Amino acid sequence: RELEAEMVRALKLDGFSVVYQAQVGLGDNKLKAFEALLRWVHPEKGRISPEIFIPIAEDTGLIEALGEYVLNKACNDAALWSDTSLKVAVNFSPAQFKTGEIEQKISEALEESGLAPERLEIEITESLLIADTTSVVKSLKKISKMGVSIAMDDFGTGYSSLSYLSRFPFNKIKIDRSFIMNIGKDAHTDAIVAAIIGLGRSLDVLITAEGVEEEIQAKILRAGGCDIVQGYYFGRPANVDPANPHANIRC
Ligand code: G
Ligand code: G
Ligand code: MN
Ligand code: NA
Repeated sequence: RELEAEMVRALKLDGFSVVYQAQVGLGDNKLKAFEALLRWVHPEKGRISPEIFIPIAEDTGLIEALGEYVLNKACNDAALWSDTSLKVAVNFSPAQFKTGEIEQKISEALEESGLAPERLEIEITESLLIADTTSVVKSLKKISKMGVSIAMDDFGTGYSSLSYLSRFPFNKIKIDRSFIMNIGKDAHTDAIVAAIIGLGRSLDVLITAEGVEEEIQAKILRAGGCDIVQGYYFGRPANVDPANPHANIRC
């Protein structure tokens, strides 16, 4: 693919960047973390969504280099934030677990940046778990032992999520945006979200709601006992001022 060659170029020439979206605690209304999100501005085509280029990177093997770029960038950036209580969450593709060097890449990123492992969280999707369970369990356990936390992203959109929850060392579940969109509007969705929050309580796993765009959604989620919220209402993915990471966040 033509985009593939362009991505190789962009990786060399600083064409990719990383923006950060706030994650806010509902209990104390405080900024807790930022999720790192990749951005690419193509020289002619302009902005290209990660939903386009991540799958290409996965198919071509470029995801390894790209994943390493995001991980290192996020750790280096977070290490400079003046508020050292803030965590940084980094998305990982299932393909990044194939090489078996993932734990090493993470410990190197932490060491080189000086970021405390407790400040790093990795986000993975259920599709990872469908792939190859034993080696993935091993990797996740090692990563967890380092002190890095693990979040299940896009929860509710995949298959057999519940059985995975018992076998993997998750610290957090992120309820997919497709559910949050309809809370307060659809009784079935409300029931599902309440059930996921209840599941989090009983498993001692934190619950994050993604895609919160309106205050009313945050109110419903707070009343329901959700722990953390993320979405345009609180802040769009953007650059973070290391001297004042709290700037422009609604909380
Ligand atoms: O902002 P948004 O358009 O950034 O992201 C679209 C999709 O791309 C989301 O599913 C998000 O998880 C994914 N994504 C964004 N950044 C990264 C990244 O660094 N690595 C991986 N694997 N996925 C990412
Ligand atoms: O799959 P993942 O959760 O990593 O994807 C994050 C994606 O969701 C990014 O594309 C990000 O830009 C997008 N996003 C974040 N908050 C909102 C929101 O409030 N509304 C919508 N529509 N998208 C959001
Ligand atoms: Mn994510
Ligand atoms: Na998600």
